[in-house]
Amino acid sequence: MSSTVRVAVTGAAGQIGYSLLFRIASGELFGRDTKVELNLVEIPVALEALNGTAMEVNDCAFDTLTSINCFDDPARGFEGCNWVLMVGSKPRGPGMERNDLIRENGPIFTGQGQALQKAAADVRVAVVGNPCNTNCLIAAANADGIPRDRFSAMTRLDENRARHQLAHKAGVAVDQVSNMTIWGNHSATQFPDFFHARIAGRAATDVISDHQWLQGEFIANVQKRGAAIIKARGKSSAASAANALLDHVKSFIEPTADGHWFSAAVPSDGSYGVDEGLIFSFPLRTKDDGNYEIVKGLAHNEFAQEKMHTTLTELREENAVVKDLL
Ligand code: NAX
Repeated sequence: MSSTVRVAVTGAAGQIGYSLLFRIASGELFGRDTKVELNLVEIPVALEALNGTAMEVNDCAFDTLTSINCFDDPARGFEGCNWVLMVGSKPRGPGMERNDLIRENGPIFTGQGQALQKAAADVRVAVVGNPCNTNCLIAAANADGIPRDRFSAMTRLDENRARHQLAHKAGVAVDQVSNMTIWGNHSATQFPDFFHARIAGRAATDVISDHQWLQGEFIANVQKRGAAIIKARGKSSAASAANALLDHVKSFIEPTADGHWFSAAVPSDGSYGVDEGLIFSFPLRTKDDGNYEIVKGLAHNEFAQEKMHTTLTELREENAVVKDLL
């Protein structure tokens, strides 16, 4: 028997939306037996472009897609949704500081958090729009009655980037790289943790003998990959971000294989010294009952502790900038 999942995507007329919508509608995300209803949410000036994208999705004649509707009101767009993918946000303008961006985008996420009132009882929210950790914190704080653990922010693109870097360096296929944790903020302070990563079942630090590369170039490559792509392509990552979002959602739906984990930013339960409630990227496992847990007990040496402290400090500072919105 087929079931139906209703998915809202904000910022759906943007770059990531254009790579994302077709893959959700095709059944790739929720499976061939699940019908998909797509609710696309944009700001009024982008509605015409959004309609164009919706026309193209319809023209694919996906047999898993039962409806596609466009909205400029998130409260209507989120009604009855099982998944809300918050991709839309304002880009950083010339000369804008990170804190200005945080303040600019904050109100979008207070409104969208409140707009979740009429979502499905089992709604889950994934935030991509930057600064995604703090935007996620704001949305969750404004969504009365929705459990905090239904909210996550995406660091999966960073995890995938890191896995590729390690595979390339070790000369193995990327599927041999696992347990790659991104700790902290989706920003240049994130800590891609090669200490606990595994390559073909062995510690990455045993397989890659060049520890100087791991501690320096590897971390910098992952942290600055977004900027490198903008420099090369003239536009920010879009298809890889959409792909990572599919991976992110799938990881929350499907039980995690034994011994493995994935990275996403979720409300801290106080683990690893991270303030409770802060949206921090951790290693996670999805259990058979569909709930996730933070992987506990990973040891951090002095190098890792310093990295953890840097990203935690940045998130605390971001939190302070939006205190009035929480
Ligand atoms: P685009 O500028 O192409 O599209 C953003 C869309 O959001 C636009 O169509 C705009 O009209 C819409 N929008 C703005 N305010 C909105 C609102 N209040 N409600 C609904 N829609 C609204 O950006 P794109 O390349 O698609 O990137 C989207 C977001 O993802 C950006 O914030 C970007 O920084 C962020 N990213 C996050 C990543 C992550 O790993 N977490 C990686 C990729 C990406 O950089």
